[in-house]
Amino acid sequence: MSAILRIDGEVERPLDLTFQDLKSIDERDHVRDVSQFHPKRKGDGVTLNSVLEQVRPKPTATYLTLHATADKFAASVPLSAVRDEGIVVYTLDGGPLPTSNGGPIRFLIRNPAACHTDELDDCANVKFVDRIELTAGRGHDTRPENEEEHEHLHEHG
Ligand SMILES: Nc1nc2c(c(=O)[nH]1)N[C@H]1C(S)=C(S)[C@@H](COP(=O)(O)O)O[C@H]1N2
Ligand SMILES: [Mo]
Repeated sequence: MSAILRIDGEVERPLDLTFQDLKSIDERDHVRDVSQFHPKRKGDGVTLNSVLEQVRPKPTATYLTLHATADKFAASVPLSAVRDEGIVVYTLDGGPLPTSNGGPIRFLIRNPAACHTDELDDCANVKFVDRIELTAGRGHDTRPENEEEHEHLHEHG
């Protein structure tokens, strides 16, 4: 089975995870039915912490950067703030998460701020994530910085 998520950068043990690897993560680390956080979002995930435990971020890692190669979108958020808030959504009804739901991986912050009002905002809920990079300082970030850019992204995205 091919990997759907790479986790690398400032970590002791870079990893390539398959759907099966994510599925094998302990049930205690699963978050079922993410529509509880946002009515329009679907699927189940695992806590960000449960995957970070496997890669072991180095002390130099201060930001977590979410990359979506599919549409070249990226968001970089402070690691300490996102650690306990992040959910890696990867499955719907027992199968892979469809693209229409942001799959194969959709990142979710449990309680995001409104778009571009904070570092942990709704815009950082990156869809089509294929790489999580731990960085020393802020990494790549293509999030809109104002309302005009934001509207443009939503119209053309
Ligand atoms: N890959 C990718 N992820 C993305 C975006 C995008 O354009 N590409 N837009 C972001 C923005 S600005 C917002 S507000 C939310 C919208 O999520 P929704 O489509 O579930 O409402 O997704 C975020 N994740
Ligand atoms: Mo947004």
